[in-house]
Formats: sequence, structure tokens, C-alpha cells
Amino acid sequence: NDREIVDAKVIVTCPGRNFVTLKITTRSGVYGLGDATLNGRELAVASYLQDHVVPNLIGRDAGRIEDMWQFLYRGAYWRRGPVTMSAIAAVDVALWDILGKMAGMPVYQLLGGRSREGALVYGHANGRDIAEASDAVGRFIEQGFLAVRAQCGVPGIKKAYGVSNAKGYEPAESELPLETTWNTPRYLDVVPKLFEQLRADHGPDVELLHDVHHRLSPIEAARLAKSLEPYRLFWLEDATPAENQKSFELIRKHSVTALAVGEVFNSIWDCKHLIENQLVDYIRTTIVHGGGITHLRRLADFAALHQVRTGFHGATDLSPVTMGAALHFDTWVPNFGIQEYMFHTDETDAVFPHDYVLRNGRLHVGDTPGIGVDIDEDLAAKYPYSPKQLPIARLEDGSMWDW
Ligand code: GCO
Ligand code: MG
Repeated sequence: NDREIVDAKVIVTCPGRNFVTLKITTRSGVYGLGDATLNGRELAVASYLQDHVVPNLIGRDAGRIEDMWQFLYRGAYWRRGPVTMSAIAAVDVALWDILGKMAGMPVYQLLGGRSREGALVYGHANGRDIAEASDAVGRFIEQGFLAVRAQCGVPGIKKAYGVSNAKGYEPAESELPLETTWNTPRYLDVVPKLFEQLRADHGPDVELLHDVHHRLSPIEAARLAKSLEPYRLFWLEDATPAENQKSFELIRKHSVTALAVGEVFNSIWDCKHLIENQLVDYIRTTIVHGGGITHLRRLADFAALHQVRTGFHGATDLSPVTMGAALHFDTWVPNFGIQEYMFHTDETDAVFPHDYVLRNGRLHVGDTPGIGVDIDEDLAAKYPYSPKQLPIARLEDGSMWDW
């Protein structure tokens, strides 16, 4: 059988930041790639794959994508969790990539074909204060972006989430977590002022987004969502932690600001209540952390029943392999909303050559068979793994907080 898996290897590389990639090769020589990067915990997924998954792949039929998903999910007995689901995603995407290459078709075609020409994306504008953030938004608009996420510094807080440093936005900066401080009242005061200024400077048309990064309690989130209503956000993201999905009922009760959630989810079960009760408008769980195309397709169909649209996570800690797979999904999925897009470094782009391009505020996938992303293994080997962790946040009295 041409599709028999004869090799699977885990490639860890750090062209500016760490990425874990799975490469599965079939007897015919056709190979597929899957991203398995879990920011700050990369080697846990690399080991899960290398030690526990790879031995199961050899000899199996790469064409049995659904069965492989069920085998890895049900067969392991232990279910869900970001490490497991990222590993399953890597296998799943690699198999879709192989199927596309064998069929001579891009993955969006295998999924059911094009629903749109390009995927609307949003970029990240950050500033130390409101004026700097507004200038940054202006630069995205000049580049043709139709949607921009805006974050600004909080007065009195030295290092707030999403605020520029010399290198631009990079949360996993140090080997041990950077300690940041948090002050909710000052944050709640500055954010409406930021969006008032952005509407004054850039007018009503540009889509504006904001990420709270789980830092508010439900009632504080409700207050913020209500105070932002005049500025018509495309969405307010991760307004409160979502382990308790019912928390979002409180926000909904008080506000009509659109809500997005789910970049830290890894399964349909993390958002079942949120979706079936229409407590959010956009679901952010993406291919790499949510079990791959096979599981995300199920999640998106379920979301469609409740008029919830997709808004996939796309920060730079998700590799171009995920971006490629996500864009095929975005090109097909009927209930598409938006795709997050941050620019990877030139080093990363060189390690992962890809065929997607940005045009007039939308990302367009090419017609390369499969997901349209490759890996230059010789180049990847020149960038060894470099341990980095995400920061933590504490209140001014030292209490640990969400970030
Ligand atoms: C976003 C996210 C990211 C995460 C990062 C963690 O909305 O883009 O919040 O920036 O913080 O992906 O690894
Ligand atoms: Mg986020």
C-alpha cells in the first residue's frame, strides 16, 4: 500500500521562537507536516509524540484519517488536555496534507471547496500609551488591514500584556517566567479611552478588536463590555477565564459587545455550554491546540447551528504549518468570522516556506496540493531548541493572577 506510514519524525527548531513539527512519510515517498507547538511547554508534546505516538504510526494507512483520530483520542484512554490534543492535531494535519498531495488537491478542496476568496485577518497594534497604540493602528490600516486588534499600556503598570518592547510582541521572552503586575481598576479606566480615541482617529469602518487575556472577573468583564458598546468592537476576547462556561451569562446579561473565547480550549467539550447557549459570537480554538482539522470541523459545524463563527488563534507561537492548515479551513468553513495573523520572522518563514499571501487585508491560500507549507530541515537544524516560558501576573500585593 502506497499510503503505508514508513517514517514519522519530530523536528524541534527555534528560528526566533520554538516550534515542534511532525513529519510523516509514506511508502510512496509522499510526506505530510503537522504543527505540535505548545508555547512554553514544547518538549512535553515532542515527547508525547516521540515516545508514545510515533511507535503507533508505523505500518498504518495514512488515508484512514478519521480512524487515526479516534485511535489516538479514544485509544489512549486519557482524554483531552493541551498536550494530548496538540499531538493528535499534528498527526491529523500531517495526514490531511498527505491526502491532499496524493489527490493533487489543496486541503480546502478536500473539505468541500471554496466558500470565499480570502480569509479576513486582523493584525496586532500595540502601544505603551493611547497615542502610540493609535499610531500603530494607523500603520496597519495603511498596509491594507481591514481589522486591527489594539492593546495599550496601563498607567502605573510597567509591563502589561501586549505592549511593545524593542522586539515587538513576544510573550515567551525568558527562560524562567517574567513576573508582571496587574491592576484592574486602572485597566478598566484606560481601555474605553483607548477605543474612543481609535474611533476618533480612524473612523467607523475599520474593525477593532481587543484581548482582555482572562484578567477580569465576570462582573468586571460585563462592565468593560458595556463601556465599550459605543465603539462597536468586532469582538472582546477572553474577557474572563472560561473554565466555568456559565460565567459568560453574566457578561451577556449586561452587554451587546460581541465576544470571542477559546484559544486555550482544546476540545468541543470546553465550549459546549458557551456555544449551545449562544454566550459567545466567535470561537478561537484552532487546529494545533484543538485536535486538528478532524476535530475542528466537528466543532465548527456545532457552532454553526448556534450562529457562532470561527476566529482562529494565530499568534506567532503557532507555526506557519498551523497557519497554512487554518487558512484552508477558513477558505472552506461556511461560518467563518476572522483569522488572527501576526507576521512570523524572516527566519521562521525561511524554515517553513509556504504559499499563502496577504492581499488587501485578507490571506489567500495557494493551490499547492496539501496544506501548502513545507519545512527546510537543514535550515531547521541550525536553530536548536531554546527554553522559554510565558510570563505570569501578580496583583500588587503579590497574589497570583490570570494573564
Ligand atoms: C492572542 C493570544 C496570544 C497568546 C499566546 C500564548 O490572542 O494572540 O492571546 O498572544 O498570549 O499565543 O502563547
Ligand atoms: Mg488572546
